[in-house]
Amino acid sequence: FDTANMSMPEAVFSPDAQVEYNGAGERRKVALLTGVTGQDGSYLCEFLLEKGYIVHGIIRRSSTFNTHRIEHLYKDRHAAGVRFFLHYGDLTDSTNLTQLISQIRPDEIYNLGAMSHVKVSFQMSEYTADVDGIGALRLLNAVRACGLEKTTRLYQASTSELYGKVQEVPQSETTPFYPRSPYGVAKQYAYWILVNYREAYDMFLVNGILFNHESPRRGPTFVTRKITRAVARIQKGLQKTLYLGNLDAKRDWGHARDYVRGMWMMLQHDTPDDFVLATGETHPVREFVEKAFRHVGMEVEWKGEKGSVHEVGYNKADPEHVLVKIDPQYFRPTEVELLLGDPAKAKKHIGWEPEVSFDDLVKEMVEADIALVEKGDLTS
Ligand code: NDP
Ligand code: GDR
Repeated sequence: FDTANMSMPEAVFSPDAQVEYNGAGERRKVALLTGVTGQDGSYLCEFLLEKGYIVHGIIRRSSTFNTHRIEHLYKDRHAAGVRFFLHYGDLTDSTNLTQLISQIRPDEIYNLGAMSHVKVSFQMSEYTADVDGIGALRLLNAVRACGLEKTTRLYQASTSELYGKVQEVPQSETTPFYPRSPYGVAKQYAYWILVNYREAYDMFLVNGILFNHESPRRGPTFVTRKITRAVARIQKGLQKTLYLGNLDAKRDWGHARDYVRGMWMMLQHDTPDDFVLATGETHPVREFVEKAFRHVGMEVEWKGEKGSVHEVGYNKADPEHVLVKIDPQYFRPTEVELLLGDPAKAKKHIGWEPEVSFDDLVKEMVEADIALVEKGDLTS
């Protein structure tokens, strides 16, 4: 995997006819993804390549490889028939974004790039505002500067974090926003600037208000993956205890593969609109913990005052073994207690429905992490 070959080769921008047209002689659509190295970026990339798209992804320069989620998709750019291209860039760099868009002239842009960790956004509030809020504005201005506002469609990764403090349950496209973190507030700016540009300049811009979605590719510091990694490691004796924060927050958790399909469906709709994607079920973090341990034959028994820092989760078969402890460092200054989405509008207008159940999601993630442990990939 040769990242030295990724820096904007001219050939990338004028793919040969063999690539530009499919076997039936039709021009392939061209997509540009920010956040291509993330969980959603990797699934969306797979999905679009399967649909026959030419896909361009923006990656950040890093001192170590940050492309492990898309390695299986990336062939050497010199090979014939390549339809996936990577470019260095960043949502904080307007010149870079404008250059890339003017050269690639994408039919569709998916803005998935973000500082996406809610807790970290309290520590990096200004950077989060810059990337997650102003980053979306930079992309929109770049599309306009390139004269593509009537042809390029753009998807914005909006979030259920916009709902924040509970105003209404379940939450839908008409529920008022009340974000509870610098991340949520930055994403609210992005949401509204998209709506404003859609109305002001008649652009095809879509906000997907996505509830939590997970997968074996989820970043290891988000709660679901943190749990499934720990379960796999504890089962193999590589770790003793899992430290968590708020066990009673409730989330509407789906599978990322279902949600990237929904992103694409929104951009194929006749008119630009905003849609909630959710499962319509909510579960507390505690239930995710119990299900994940049960999957490897361990029953968690809770002791101590529920919801306090003194609560612990024991292994029922071995009460000496504390499986879960609370570490207050994982609490947030302001928490989002309950998310439960109503995906009725997406079902009605774009025909989207989630396919993976909560139980299957937990099972797939635990099994994937056990497989990694067995390969020796989760040993530290
Ligand atoms: P990840 O954290 O897995 O991926 C984030 C991506 O953004 C990575 O590719 C990262 O690059 C990139 N990125 C970070 N900072 C910048 C920057 N300054 N410029 C360009 N790219 C940057 O997130 P997910 O895949 O889970 O989420 C995708 C999007 O959807 C995000 O915008 C997130 O906020 C939003 N979202 C996610 C939900 C979820 O449940 N997963 C729900 C609702 C919304 P690198 O790999 O180099 O760090
Ligand atoms: P969230 O996801 O904040 O909903 O944002 P996360 O998995 O980080 O937290 C979910 C809930 O679990 C509680 N929690 C912990 N969280 C983490 N990360 N680590 C812990 O140890 C822990 N213990 C308990 C949290 O307090 C929270 O209530 C995700 C991100 O993908 C966002 O980018 C996206 O917009 C939203 O989902 C929808």
